[in-house]
Amino acid sequence: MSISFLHCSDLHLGFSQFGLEERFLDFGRAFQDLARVAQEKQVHYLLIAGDFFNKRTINSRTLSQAVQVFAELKKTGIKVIAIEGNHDKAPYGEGDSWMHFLHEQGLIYLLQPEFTEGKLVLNEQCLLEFPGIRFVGLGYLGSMTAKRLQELQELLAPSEKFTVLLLHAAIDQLLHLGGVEREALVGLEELVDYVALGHIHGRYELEDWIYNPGAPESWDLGEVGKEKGYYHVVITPDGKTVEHLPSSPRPIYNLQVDLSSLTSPLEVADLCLGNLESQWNPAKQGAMVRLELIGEVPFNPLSIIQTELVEALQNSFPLIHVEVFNRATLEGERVIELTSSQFNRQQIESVVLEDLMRRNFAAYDVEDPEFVEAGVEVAQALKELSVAGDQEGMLSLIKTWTKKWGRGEVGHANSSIETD
Ligand SMILES: [Mn+2]
Repeated sequence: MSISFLHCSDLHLGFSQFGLEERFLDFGRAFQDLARVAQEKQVHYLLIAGDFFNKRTINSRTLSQAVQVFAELKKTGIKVIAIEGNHDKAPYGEGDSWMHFLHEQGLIYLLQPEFTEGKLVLNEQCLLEFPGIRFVGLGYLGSMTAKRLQELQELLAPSEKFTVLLLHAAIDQLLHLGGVEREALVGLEELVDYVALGHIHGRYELEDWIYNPGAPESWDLGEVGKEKGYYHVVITPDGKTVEHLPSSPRPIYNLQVDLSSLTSPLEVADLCLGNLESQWNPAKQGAMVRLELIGEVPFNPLSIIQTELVEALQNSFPLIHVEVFNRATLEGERVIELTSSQFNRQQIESVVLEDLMRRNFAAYDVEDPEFVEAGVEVAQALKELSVAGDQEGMLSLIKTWTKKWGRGEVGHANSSIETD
């Protein structure tokens, strides 16, 4: 006898992306499509590894989409096993979410871990057993993921049954944004046969053991090119077979247009139109466009009027949405590049202030790193003092700074401070 399931995640049902009704319907259709595949393949279970809903508060139409499809799956005997993701998770301590409602209605099995004295408890809330198969659902655990996996390894008894772990987490991905190292799962290899992940919207797999199917629709146009779909898994006494079935998200054109050859912002639309024309595929009706403008131009890049650009593209092609990212720069302008280690507010501020100093204090010696550094420091200190309402401190700081670095017009400002 074989057991089979379909594993999906990140459906983001109810998402009216860009405020478009079409996109709301797209996310609903993606869910209907995969439910239809589950029925065609006659699977026993449908696994949803988190982010079924796009957000915790949903409207009635979204709930209707969910109830209708789940009721149909229930009629055909397909059991739905789900966990919550970061998008649809109930607030800590409240077992209350629309996912919970669907569970109460008997439409899905929602697995949610419980904690006593800060430790994971393996009870029927998160461990569900059926003949030949069992499901452990940990949901989204954020920064606690590694710790909880360690606890699970200590608590979970070995079993003859095929064991599936459902988890909403990035494994060995986005490590600087809360991803979890593969090492966090060490020890579970003996206890778990299939790790059903969600969270990352493109497909990836690790060691024929960890599977992430990819969101069926594109939650962000930047997901263009990522593999998306669901896994069809069949378990027999000889082992498991896993097949990735691609979903059909709405087509996206990803255009990167280099404006370097242009002399006027008025030429931008034509260049973009030509670029889209060259790769236009009439089969991709109602597509979306992600348009990135790059290159160095001899005019102010902000003089490119994005609404006009969007209009020009939508007038010439049947597109439902165009998203423009203007990353073109003025010739000779310094580009601020932030590395991931600079992603805290103070460091970003420093980089921006430093750039402003170099641009706007041209009359001063902006090549002197000491001058720039002192300027950044004083600007940041002034901000802190201003937030604290310390006027005295601000005045004395300005005096000290102008004494050391001030010249000409700054000296003038200084004298007005002293007379005020
Ligand atoms: Mn998601």
